[in-house]
Formats: sequence, C-alpha cells, structure tokens
Amino acid sequence: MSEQLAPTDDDIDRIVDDVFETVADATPELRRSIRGRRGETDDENPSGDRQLEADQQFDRLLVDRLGRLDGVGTYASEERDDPVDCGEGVSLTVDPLDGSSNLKSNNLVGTIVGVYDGELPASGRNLIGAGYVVYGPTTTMVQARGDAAVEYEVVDGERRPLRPVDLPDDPTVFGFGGGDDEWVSAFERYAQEIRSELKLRYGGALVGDVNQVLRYGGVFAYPTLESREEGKLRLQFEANPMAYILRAAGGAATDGDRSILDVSAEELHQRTPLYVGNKELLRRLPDEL
Ligand code: FDP
Repeated sequence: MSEQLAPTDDDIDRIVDDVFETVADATPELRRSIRGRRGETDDENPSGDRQLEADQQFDRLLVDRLGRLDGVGTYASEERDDPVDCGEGVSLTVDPLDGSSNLKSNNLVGTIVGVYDGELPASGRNLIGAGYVVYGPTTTMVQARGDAAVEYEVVDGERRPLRPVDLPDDPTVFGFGGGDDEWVSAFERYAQEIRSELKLRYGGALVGDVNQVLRYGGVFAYPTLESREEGKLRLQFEANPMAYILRAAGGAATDGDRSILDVSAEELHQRTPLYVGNKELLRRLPDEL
C-alpha cells in the first residue's frame, strides 16, 4: 500500500486476493511438509498447546510467503507469541495448521486466515476478508470478501472455482466439541434437542466441522465449559474468520451473548465460546450460556 495515498477499494481487493492466491500456491508444499513431521516437539504455543513439528513448519512456510507480500503489514500466528512486523498494510491472523491433533490419526486438518484492516488484536468488524483451506481427500479453499463466499478446489496450487457458498435452508448436521461431561446444563439441554433433529458429525478440526455445516446446513459449537468459561477456540485466529465466512454465506456466529464479530478484542490469543451455523438454530440457544 502507498504511504501517501489511502488505499482504494481496488487496492484492498487486490491485497486480499493476493493473500489467498499465495496461500493456495503454498498448499502443495504445505501438504508435502506434513510427511515426517507428525511428531511432537518440546515446545508449546502461546495457548499452552504442545506444538507438532508440522505446526512449526506450516508457520515458517506461511510467514515466509505471506510476509513478503506487498500490502501486508503484520503476520500474527496462533503459533507465535507476538505479531511479526512486515511493513505497511493489512494485518493477517493465521492458524497455520488447524486441527493438528488430528495428524496422529491421519484425519482432517486445515489452515485459517483472517485479513484485518487495523492493528491486532482487532474486532471482527475490522475483517476485510477471511478464508480457510481443507487438506482433505482433495484440497479445497473457501474464501470470503464482503457478502460473497466462494469455494475453490486447489489443484497444483491454483484455485479453480467450485461454487458460491450459500448455507442450505434445511439443516442436517451438527458437531459439538468439549465433551458432554464438561458442558454447562443449559447447553446440555440444547444439545439434547439438536441431537433428536440433526445428524452428529464431529471431526475434531474446526475447518472440517465448519466446512460440513456450510455444505449441509446445521450447527457447530465449541461451547463454554464447566472448567473453562471461555471455551477453547481463539477469537482472532479461528472464531472471527469463521464468523465472517458464515455471515457471507447467509449464516451467523455467536459467543452465546452477541455476534462473534462484536466480541471485544482484548488480547491476541484470547479464547471465546463459539456457536456457528444456520440462524434459526442459533436463535434457539439458551439465554443462560
Ligand atoms: P487442535 O487442538 O487439534 O488444533 O483450536 C484447535 C482445535 O483443534 C480445533 O481445530 C478443533 O475444533 C478443536 O481444537 C478440537 O478440540 P477437541 O480435541 O477438544 O475436540
């Protein structure tokens, strides 16, 4: 971005698209780098999770590629204590390898990226783009900007459009994390109702669990827990980008009290309960959460 002139809408469109083009371009190398790196290191990330070798490698590859982009000012990662200063421009939040505890069993993992206009930590209302990659049987990417979300298949690092993402009106799936022995009783009652209406599909990686809600309609939650009121997921890196994408696709996201996009951002690694999906399913969440 120019230092003298405010960026135009076209500049912003280009920067957001460059970010996702760069992430897509990196996916073959990222996928390859999992091989031989499924083991744990002795290090913990700022949230206290044990880091795998692949967590660290994904972070290194992404900071190297995204940090060099013209128009990117800050790279912040779930795997780093502090943001990296890259120059002038937008702020990126990156969960390099979401769902990394799935690597042990060779289940789904992904990458989540938020593009914020402003310094971090920032409100979700400052997002100007968000997207995620799913390293599934095939590599796909969902990218949202403003009111539009698009799903791509990523072939040899190139995005090929599959469809505009529009949440189905008739929901069919749900997935709730945290374990029912840890849920508060109000959520337990909600879960009981939802269980009798929808089909349980829980994969243990936010990208996969939200991705199937976007495909089939439904609700995903990582709720407030008895032992941890703030839940597990990170506001800047996970909840805000997913909330932005869900909104663009016609759904919503809440922390139980307010839209995730209105949660006040106090710390880079702060956690939040997260409930996302079809609006009518979220409207039924109990007040006492
Ligand atoms: P992971 O710890 O494997 O990286 O926030 C991280 C996350 O996975 C999410 O992707 C996922 O939704 C959640 O944690 C899974 O938590 P549980 O292991 O408690 O199910």
